[in-house]
Amino acid sequence: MKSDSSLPSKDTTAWGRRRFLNTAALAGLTMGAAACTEKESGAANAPAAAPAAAPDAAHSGANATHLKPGELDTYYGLWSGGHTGDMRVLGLPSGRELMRIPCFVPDALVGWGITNESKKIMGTKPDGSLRYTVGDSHHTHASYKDGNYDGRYAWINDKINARIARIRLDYFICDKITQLPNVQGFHGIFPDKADPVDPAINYTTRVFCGAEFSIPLPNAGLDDGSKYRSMFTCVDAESMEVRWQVLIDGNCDLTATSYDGKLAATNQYNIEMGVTYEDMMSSERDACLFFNIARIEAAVKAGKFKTVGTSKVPVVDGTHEANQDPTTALTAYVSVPKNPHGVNASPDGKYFICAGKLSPTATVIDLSKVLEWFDGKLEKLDASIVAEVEIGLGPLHTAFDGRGNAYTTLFLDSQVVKWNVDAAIKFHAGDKAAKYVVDRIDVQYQPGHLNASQSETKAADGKYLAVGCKFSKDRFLPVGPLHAENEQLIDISGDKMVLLADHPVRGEPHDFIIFKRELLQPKQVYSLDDFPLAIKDPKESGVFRDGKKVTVKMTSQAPAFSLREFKLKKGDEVTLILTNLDKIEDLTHGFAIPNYNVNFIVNPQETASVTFIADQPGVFWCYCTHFCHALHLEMRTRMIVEA
Ligand code: RUQ
Ligand code: CUA
Ligand code: CA
Repeated sequence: MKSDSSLPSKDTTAWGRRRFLNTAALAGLTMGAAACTEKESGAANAPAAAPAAAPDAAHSGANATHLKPGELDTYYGLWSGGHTGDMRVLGLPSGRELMRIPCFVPDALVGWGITNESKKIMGTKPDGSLRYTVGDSHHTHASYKDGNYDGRYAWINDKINARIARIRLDYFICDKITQLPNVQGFHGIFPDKADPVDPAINYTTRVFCGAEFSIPLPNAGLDDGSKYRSMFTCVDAESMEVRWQVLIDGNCDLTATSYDGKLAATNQYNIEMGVTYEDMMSSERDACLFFNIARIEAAVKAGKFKTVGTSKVPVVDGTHEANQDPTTALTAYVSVPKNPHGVNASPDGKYFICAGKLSPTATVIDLSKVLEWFDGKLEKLDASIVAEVEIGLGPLHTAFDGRGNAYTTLFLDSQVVKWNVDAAIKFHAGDKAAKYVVDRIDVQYQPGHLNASQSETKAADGKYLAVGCKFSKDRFLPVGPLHAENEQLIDISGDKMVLLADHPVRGEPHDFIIFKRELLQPKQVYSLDDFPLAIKDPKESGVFRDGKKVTVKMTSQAPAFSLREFKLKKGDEVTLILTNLDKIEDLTHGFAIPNYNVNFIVNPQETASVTFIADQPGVFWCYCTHFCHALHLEMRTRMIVEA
């Protein structure tokens, strides 16, 4: 790679480390990397940018991260929680973790997966136990209105079990989870930003989900590798029901949506649909696959669909073969270098940018030209590619500053490269003097996702850029073999990027969004009426028996529960309902039952319930597990189970 000439060369230790990492990382990608080198060696190289410099005097106006005690952050960050299957809420620029919202995996603080209410959202087996207790969340995005976040919802995916969770951004809770039918390896996720047909609907009503793994359809025990397929799924943003699916070629990686609501896309690897590693690498180029949303929905309405297996979801045919006529096509396969990664929509609404991953390039696709192709006015679909330029090794994801610049992570180079989209288009069109690479900065180490403040909205403000580095190596105190990941914050307000902070984070967050705090209006106390089981008056407390079924109703008001004791008989099926009648902000109580595997919290004016069999006789001190009052330790009640 000749574009390496633009890499900083002053620090030899940093170089040594890079070399080591690059070699190790490349070892796993030998075929692809070799192919890239061969293919690109004769190509024009990216103009060299000056080495990333340390912050200088000219940059004294850099965004700072330090907040004085009591000072509030100016941005929210919503972070995918990775294997803990939750969504993490950060304050930025400080990087302080403010909240973890459990979704896919049980959580012992709030009792997620313990209370009946949370189990219902998570999904249970016929015996009442949780269907799943593992998760792998990668991507998180929020609902839009007028091209900016509207503070209603965020969504997050679980790749392992093909689940999508919705977060209510008023209470910061997960309120619905849907498992997608007919797919495995659900990966990319993106809400639409407008309706493709009705201009009055200028907000999110759909969420698109790309599935990575191809599987037999229906996946019911027959294994014929030549028939594996993947699907692209549309989920209703309000009902969270699956609206429709599209049968496609290739494996979906990431998803993007246009600001006008007309197009969604996923970048596809393994377009040749190989089952083995070698087969997956065989074709020269893969695709950025576009979906014509209005046409797909018209086809569904006209009954032009099938269903698969036991699922009732309409499935339309979006395979390459069935969509050769542009004027009726539901999908369009724009070619991109093979095995691409992230696809991101520029904030001016004009372009989708696919990162090359195995190819050292970024591909810029002009959305207006894709629409022209669908109208039968563009002869060659690939004429929608307005730039394919070299930016560095291992490009993965792209963010924007709202000033025409794109920022792409380079996994193998351990860098973020800043490049100008218009200049790249000029360069691609033949103006070899156009310098599109503006700046590079080393990051520590091996970055995956990145995102800038407001990046994927029309209000991209170009202040902060966060980078999720997959390896932290020597950046933190050693804590044994498992290393934290390194989330780095970079100031992008000036010409040069300036590294501001390192933050260790538990694996593996993948994706995140950063937006202005004014866009959310969180509520800090629930309303009793939100909960059908609410016990509105402590006088309603008591033990209510119906044969072996027993309901225990209780309220909490610091520092006491409304029942000092409650009696059960061994073998009873008990449902305990607890309403927190405290109305004051920040007055949460907990409820734990020793030896019964029960612990959950009730926030102000919240009601939660648990159901269990009273199978162990004895006296059990149920106690408040959330510090609430000077007499918190005394806040207890006795559960007496008679033998
Ligand atoms: S992927 S490191 Cu799961 Cu978002 Cu690109
Ligand atoms: Cu109530 Cu502690
Ligand atoms: Ca790691």
